[in-house]
Amino acid sequence: MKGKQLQLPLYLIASILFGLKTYIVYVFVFKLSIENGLQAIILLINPFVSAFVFYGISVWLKDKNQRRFICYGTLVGSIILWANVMFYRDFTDFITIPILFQASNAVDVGNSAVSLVSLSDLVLFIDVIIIWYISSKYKDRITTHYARKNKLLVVSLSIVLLLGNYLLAELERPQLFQSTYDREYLVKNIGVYNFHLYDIVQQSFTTSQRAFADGTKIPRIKEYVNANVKSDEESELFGIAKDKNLIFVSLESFQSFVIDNTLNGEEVTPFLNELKDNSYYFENFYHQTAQGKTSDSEFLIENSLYPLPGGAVFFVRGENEYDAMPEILGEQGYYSAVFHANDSRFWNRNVMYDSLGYDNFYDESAYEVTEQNTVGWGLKDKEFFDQSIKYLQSMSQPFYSKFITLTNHHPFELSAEEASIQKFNSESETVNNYFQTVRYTDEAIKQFFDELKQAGLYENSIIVLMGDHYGISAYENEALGEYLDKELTDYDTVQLQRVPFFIHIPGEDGKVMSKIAGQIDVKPTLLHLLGVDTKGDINFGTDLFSDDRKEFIALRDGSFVSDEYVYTKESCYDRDTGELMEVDLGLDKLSACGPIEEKVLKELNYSDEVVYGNLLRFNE
Ligand code: GP9
Ligand code: MN
Repeated sequence: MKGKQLQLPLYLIASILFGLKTYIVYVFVFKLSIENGLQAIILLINPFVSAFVFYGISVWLKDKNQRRFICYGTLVGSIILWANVMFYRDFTDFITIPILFQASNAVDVGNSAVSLVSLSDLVLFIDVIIIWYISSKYKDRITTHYARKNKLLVVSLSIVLLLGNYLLAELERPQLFQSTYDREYLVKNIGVYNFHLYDIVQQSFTTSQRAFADGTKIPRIKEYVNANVKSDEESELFGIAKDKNLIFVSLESFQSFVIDNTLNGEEVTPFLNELKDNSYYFENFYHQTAQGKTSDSEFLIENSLYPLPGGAVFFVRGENEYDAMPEILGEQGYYSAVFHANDSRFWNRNVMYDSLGYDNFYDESAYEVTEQNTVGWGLKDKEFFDQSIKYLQSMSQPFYSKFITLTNHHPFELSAEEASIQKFNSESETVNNYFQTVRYTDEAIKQFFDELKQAGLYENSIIVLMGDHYGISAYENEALGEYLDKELTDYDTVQLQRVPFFIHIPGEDGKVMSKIAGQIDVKPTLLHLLGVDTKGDINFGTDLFSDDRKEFIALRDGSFVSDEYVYTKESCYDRDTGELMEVDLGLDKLSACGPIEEKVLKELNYSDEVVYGNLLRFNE
């Protein structure tokens, strides 16, 4: 066959290959769910539309440059896709611009991600190889002229395709851009590459939001909070722990499903199970974090504000004015300190802790960290508590201290000698390992309680334990489903966002609290126990001991839980049974969840306005 016979435009080949590859990733890696025919069509066309529009730019270039544009464009596009794939495995989420700027986190997050790299990722670069190969070996069989002659056609087609895609998406999900925090939804409708473009525009918008903000929004937000969030009366427990030390322990990646559960007939968390008997234990308590993970959960508990829909608020708004627990307690004569054996710059903590009003941060440099006492992400939890006690003893009382554990962090490594429970047996190493590090942390907490008693700090303190966020991402639903012995649905995924929350007040009986609750409620709850009034504050959570409570717990992607319903991914479920009520009809909000959904979005928006606009600087 002579070269002249086969004349294929390179940009079309590239568009088809790249579109196809992206589609395959959507279906098999991101596992984007499809609820109806229209969604299926949108999902299928958007990768090809994006690819065509992108490669279409090349028709303005001459032969050699056109080939270069296409070759390098394919390489860059593939790297972007690959980065999203790696990120997705750990976070079940897509990369956003602020995440990329969190340079000081890159190393650790990178390490965790590298453990997720697999050889099969090379498949993602097959089209790069093909395109580079044919554009150098078969120069005469591909044409770049055709494309150049039809510039106008290509441009018009690009515009038509883009508009078509957008219109379909609007049809499927009206006000796609106004009403959703759900990145999966955006990606499903406009594609992962356009999502990145959208994200860039959005980030610049929120940056200008701060510059133009003034105090005029405060009264409206306060009015909302007073009318919808705040409880009118103090609970019976108000002031019960007045002037006591507050010891808060953030339990890394700890989910509620392990509590009272067993593996091979053995309790997974024997100490915490026992602790339930003499603590307030909240069994329907949800984490509300997003991309900022632990740091987001810290943000929630210190401020009773929501973290941001994209990026970690510790980075994006680390230098805002806040009205946080350390500062408020400081005014009550408390000394405050964080204990966390990691680099102080990680998650921008060194900057944020100043903004929150902490007096001291015992970071990695305060600990003796050796190869023997380290596993996974750093100092082992037992060592961590062991070495912390002396600092705690030397602190002036009353104090507020926050401990952040680390051992139960993905990929949940632990040496065989230190493991006191067997691994689970499934396809997923992550799920298998999880039980061992959870058990280890359970033992570390037990040890910490003993040490507090020995140090004479126990009696005069209240001890609060809270899981920071999920440890097993929805990506592992199949293996986790094996352990839980059921096929996990989107409803279950929301229910799995429950994390343990204990308030242990020595000398008090405590009980199991079943009402829905979340991290947003921690600040008002703890401040009330310590007898601190929160009337003038802008808090989006409520005292969990009061009867007068908000009707929903909002997750950061717009999903929510109410007494009756669980709402997620456009579907409304019965909270008790997990049965699908009906699919949300978008425009008309006909679903049972509709009215609450509106409130949820309103509340998340208010909180975002406060944070993006740095509005607390205007609040007296
Ligand atoms: C590390 C700690 C845990 O310092 O924040 O990491 P994360 O859970 O946020 O990935
Ligand atoms: Mn964490």
